Amino acid sequence: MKRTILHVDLDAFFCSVEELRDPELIGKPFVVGGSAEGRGVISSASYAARKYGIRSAMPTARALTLCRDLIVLPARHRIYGEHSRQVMKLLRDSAPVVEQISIDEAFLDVSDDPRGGPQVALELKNEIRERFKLTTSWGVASNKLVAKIATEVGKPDGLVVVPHGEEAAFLAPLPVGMLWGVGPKTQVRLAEHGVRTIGDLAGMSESNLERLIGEHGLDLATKAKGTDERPVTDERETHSMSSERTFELDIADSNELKSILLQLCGNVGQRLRKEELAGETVKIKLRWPDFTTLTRQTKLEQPTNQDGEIYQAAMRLFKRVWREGRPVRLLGVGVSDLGPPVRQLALFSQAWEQDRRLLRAIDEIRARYGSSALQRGGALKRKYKRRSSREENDVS
Ligand code: DCP
Ligand code: MG
Repeated sequence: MKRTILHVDLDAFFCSVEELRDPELIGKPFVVGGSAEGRGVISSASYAARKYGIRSAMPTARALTLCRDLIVLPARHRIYGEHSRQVMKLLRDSAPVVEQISIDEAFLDVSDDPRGGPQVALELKNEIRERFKLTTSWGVASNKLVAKIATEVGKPDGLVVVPHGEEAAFLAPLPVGMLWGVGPKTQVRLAEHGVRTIGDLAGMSESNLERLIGEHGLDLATKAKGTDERPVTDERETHSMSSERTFELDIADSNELKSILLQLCGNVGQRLRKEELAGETVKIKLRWPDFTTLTRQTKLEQPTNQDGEIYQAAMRLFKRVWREGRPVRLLGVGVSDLGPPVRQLALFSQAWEQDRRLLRAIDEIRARYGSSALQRGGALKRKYKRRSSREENDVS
């Protein structure tokens, strides 16, 4: 059955909320994030700041070297949460199935809506602007993967529609880094073999792909062709995934413990990737020979399912509690706060930024699939009402 999936993401979310509270900020280069002195990083950058190459997750100190007039505001999470809840409530009241995937992002399945995906997206986009004074970007496609990338291509204030059957053609000219599951290392590896666009990837033989990036390669090939069967699911699952090992003999050797930690992280990472999940919290568990057990956890900047990132976090925690030579009976690693891998897409990041050929391709896609005409009209005519029990379910 053909599906119609919408993806929505608020533009420069934390910054947009700050602009609502202080309109003087509009058009200025500013960020929400930690202070440079406190070695903070940027959470959200205004579009004026992005012109200087400033991005989320960049250290604030570095951003200040790129733009000396940059205004740095501390994050006010409670206020952003309130705005997010209002927008998400409107979405939940307007579509039968809504899956919130981060504070400012959601998927909507509107397959049964007689208005059609583009019209539903347009009406919601207008209503969010009118009621909450926030701009959003929308992707409309037959599946989640393509809808999310469509949103990214149209940002900011975009509405990009990929018609049924055009998924692979739409993705083809885009950089491989925009696909979920292609991290910077895989990108480099693929680039060494001349694979730079999603189309290049889709055109590779299965055997070549498997040789280049392992069994994960086949999964990537499916994505590169624009295929994604995952349903939009109402509730965000928040379980955790972990792996632990009890030793036959207590271990006190630091190299041995590190190597076991690495294996445990690899095990957790692999299972997360298989389930297409990523988590924001990394936890370790340690048991001493006298059976006392302790756990320590840390919150990451972004959700991850990468072995190396899980290991780095786990190792930091481990070093805080373990003293050289102390025997350990059990070691465990877990990742929680799970959701889909909603890492920043790499469209405008690093290497790609330099690549004019790709940027041109993206502009062409915008011209072809972006429905700017659609963005002008349209008052809300009709809304889906959800069952009242749902309306009480605020996602926080
Ligand atoms: N966020 C964060 N740290 C990051 C990335 C994001 O704290 N490394 C927060 C701040 C963002 C919000 O989450 O405002 C939403 O993330 P997005 O990736 O959607 O970024 P923006 O909404 O800021 O910008 P865009 O217009 O690209 O969506
Ligand atoms: Mg956003």
